[in-house]
Amino acid sequence: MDDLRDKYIQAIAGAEDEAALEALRLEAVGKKGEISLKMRELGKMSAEERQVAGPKLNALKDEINAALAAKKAALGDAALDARLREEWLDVTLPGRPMRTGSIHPISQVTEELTAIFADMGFSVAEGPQIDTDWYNFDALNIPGHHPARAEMDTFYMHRDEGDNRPPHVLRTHTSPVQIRHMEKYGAPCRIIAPGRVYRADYDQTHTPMFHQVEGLAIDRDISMANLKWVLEEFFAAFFEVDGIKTRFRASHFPFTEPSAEVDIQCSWEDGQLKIGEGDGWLEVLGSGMVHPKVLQAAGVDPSEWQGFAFGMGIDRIAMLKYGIPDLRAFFDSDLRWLKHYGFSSLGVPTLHGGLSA
Ligand code: 2NM
Repeated sequence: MDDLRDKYIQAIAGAEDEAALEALRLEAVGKKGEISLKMRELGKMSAEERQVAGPKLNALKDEINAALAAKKAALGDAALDARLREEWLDVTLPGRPMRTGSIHPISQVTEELTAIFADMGFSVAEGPQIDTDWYNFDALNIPGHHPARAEMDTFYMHRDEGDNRPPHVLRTHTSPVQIRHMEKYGAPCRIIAPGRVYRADYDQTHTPMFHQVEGLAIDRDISMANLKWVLEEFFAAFFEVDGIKTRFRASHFPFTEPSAEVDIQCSWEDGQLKIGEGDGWLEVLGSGMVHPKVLQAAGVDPSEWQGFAFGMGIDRIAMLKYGIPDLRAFFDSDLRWLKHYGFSSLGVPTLHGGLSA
């Protein structure tokens, strides 16, 4: 029995894993194990012999079971230790940098100017980028033979032979949005129409798609004085300079009478352009009093209503405000450019929160 004891205690101590330990358990104390066989032999013994061998065998069985349990726990601990070593994780490591997108300067500036005009009671109107030549030209007092129609370098949509729908164009300005708005809602109105416009022109300072914002205010007694105040208020807020001066120069547009081109005050020193100071001038928009024929075309009675309208390039004022030198880079989708000139998506422009937070 001592041999049996030594054999199993040693084997249990040397077991390498739980499977080997289980094999030993079956071999020793399993139903057909060596100890169990020995216990069955007790029946063949005399009472005296049994009195001695019985308790010894029971004690041996208990000792082996205890050794098995202890070894099983030790193997479990060792396995857990190994796993903890293997799966160790340094929670103090810095996180992997996440690529974040940015807001395009045109989107940013559109949000900014929308906030400024909203503060003056203007709402945003939108319309189709493909429209009929009536909305884009005729309603705006630009008839078929008018040079402005050719000058605009219009993109005409392809038409199959026999297609008798009216000609459609990529809008050359957002004025058709304003015509549609007046047609639908009538007067009075106070809206801006920002958006994409298209002209077949491509060089240093022109791209075939660009962005424009037009404004329109119609009421019974709107005048050029209201136009001047609204524009000066806008430029002061947008360029963040109080008391910015504007200069109105007589001009001509088919859709306004009288018409004026508007310059803002600037200085140009040591190759540095500054808006809102000095005695230089920078042309930034066209404007005027909406032509009676345009009101009429939009279903607004010109004997009752009048108002001003203006149009300016969003891309241009974005370049001026944020010192962006090259217009064409706006539309190159160059990720380095977007990272450099883009804005945080968390800094939504509001008048109270700061326009370019
Ligand atoms: C400009 C210049 C002057 C203009 C006119 C209208 C409309 F639809 F109300 F007649 N919208 N915008 C306008 C007037 C646009 O852009 C240089």
